[in-house]
Amino acid sequence: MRSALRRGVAGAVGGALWLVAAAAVAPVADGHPLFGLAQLVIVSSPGWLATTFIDTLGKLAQPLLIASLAAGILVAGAVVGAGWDRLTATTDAPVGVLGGVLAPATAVTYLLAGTTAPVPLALGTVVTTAVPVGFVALMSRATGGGQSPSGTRRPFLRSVGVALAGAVGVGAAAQATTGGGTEPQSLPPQTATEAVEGTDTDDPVEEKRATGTTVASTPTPTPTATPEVVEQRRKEKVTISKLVDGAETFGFDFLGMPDPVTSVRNHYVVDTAADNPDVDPSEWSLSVGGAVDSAYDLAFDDLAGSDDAVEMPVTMTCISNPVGGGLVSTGRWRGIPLKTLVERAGASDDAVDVVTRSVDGYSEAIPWSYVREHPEILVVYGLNGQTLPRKNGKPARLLIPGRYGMKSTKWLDTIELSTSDHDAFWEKRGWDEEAVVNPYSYLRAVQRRGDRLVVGGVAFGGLDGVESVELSLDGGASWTTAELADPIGEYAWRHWRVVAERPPGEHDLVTRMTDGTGQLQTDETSEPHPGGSTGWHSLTVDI
Ligand SMILES: Nc1nc2c(c(=O)[nH]1)N[C@H]1C(S)=C(S)[C@@H](COP(=O)(O)O)O[C@H]1N2
Ligand SMILES: [Mo]
Repeated sequence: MRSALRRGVAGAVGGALWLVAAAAVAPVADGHPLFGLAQLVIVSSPGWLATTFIDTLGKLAQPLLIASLAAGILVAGAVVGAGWDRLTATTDAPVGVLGGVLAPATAVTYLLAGTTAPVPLALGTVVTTAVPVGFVALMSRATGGGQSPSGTRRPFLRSVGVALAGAVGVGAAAQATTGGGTEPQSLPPQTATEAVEGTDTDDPVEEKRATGTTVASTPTPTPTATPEVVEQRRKEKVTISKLVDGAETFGFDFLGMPDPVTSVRNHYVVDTAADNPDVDPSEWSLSVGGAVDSAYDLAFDDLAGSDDAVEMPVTMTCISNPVGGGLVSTGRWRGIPLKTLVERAGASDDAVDVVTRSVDGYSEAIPWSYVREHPEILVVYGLNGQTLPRKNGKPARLLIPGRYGMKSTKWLDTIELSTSDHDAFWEKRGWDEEAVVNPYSYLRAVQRRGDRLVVGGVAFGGLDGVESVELSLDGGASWTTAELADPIGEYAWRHWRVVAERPPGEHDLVTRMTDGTGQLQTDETSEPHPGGSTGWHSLTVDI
């Protein structure tokens, strides 16, 4: 019994060595098999489960999934360890059997993680299998098949040490032979369209290695808490602050208001890719085909070097964003109209949908009749003056202004005209097919200066734009029309603010907007699934 326990522990250590070996060899194997397992879980889970997980856990969703899978590996190792006696009773070569089972299983997890090239696949599989199997071999030799449990401590430690040294050695060699990931490069300024002030083209982009499913962006509070800020806190996504009285006039950029153009670092991220594809632009090409007269492939340099490029600020919102949520950002995107790329191939008369596919298997579709009328739909390769960062779809992605983000396929490699309606990834999981953004106004910041309160936020009306925004400070009993900041682009949000005299205390804030067609935003509340959240954003603040 005790020896079964010991063996269980040793088995769990073997499982841990599998994880460590895989991590050590990750640079050459081009991925970690845990991400392959995570990918399998994400894609095979029903849509409601995946999105509920994302909605409730946000940033934590993916680390939690990875951690549970890692724990599962340790448990699997423990089970094998505990049953080792039985295995040795049935075969003369238990270590060989273990290796024979573990190697193909490991190879499958690498394949799921997207490691398909023969050399990385072979290296990853061999190292990740050899380290735990080697450990087991050393252990069983040292303990003579398990006869003397009392004398196992030293051989145990020695075995772990040898196995770890192997893993670390391979890892160091791997690190030495592979450089870091490619950094985004800055793009030459666009002269055709006006540049937007106040963006951060030099913002370092953090390549995401072990993060994933959802990273909700936290709007960065406007820089520096100057000495005159006497109080500052957050409630949900709203920054509440207090300044000494007498300070000058309020802008649209007071503490807590989001930047007009979101920094690359803060742009929200939502995808199903457990480990984001890392596509080398020089090895990538965009295939345009299907129901067209002449299909063609476009190299990255031809896409990025095209004279048809346009650049504009566009606000993107995730369909799973709750009212007032953080899954909304505005980027200064650069790309070529999708319509132009399709027309170069010549769409057949019977073309129905423009299907866009990602290197990771994700797909979306939009009717060709719509694309033809909407030159603002872009295949983008630039964000805020840089080439696209990996997390947002490097080297190219789709961007459909006025539709929820799910329509905008990242890591795009195929544009295909289909002659029938295409079932897209999220559509198959019950989300709305058209995914037109529901107009919204969100509270983002409240500030007190003496008797005065300023309340500000962002409003977005999709292709219809924003006509006006209203704020109530008394739970909807009375309304004040907000001042709107100058528009930064036809397809971008508007910043707004209201300055009012109010005594300190509780204020029931509510905001609502009217879009460019004169339609007041609905006050009916609905959940994100299936067509995006609706309802007026409200929050009670004590200031
Ligand atoms: N290939 C691929 N593209 C994708 C997704 C994905 O999971 N895979 N997620 C979509 C969703 S739901 C959203 S909201 C946007 C988010 O884009 P961002 O991460 O650049 O903000 O990408 C869309 N494009
Ligand atoms: Mo989304």
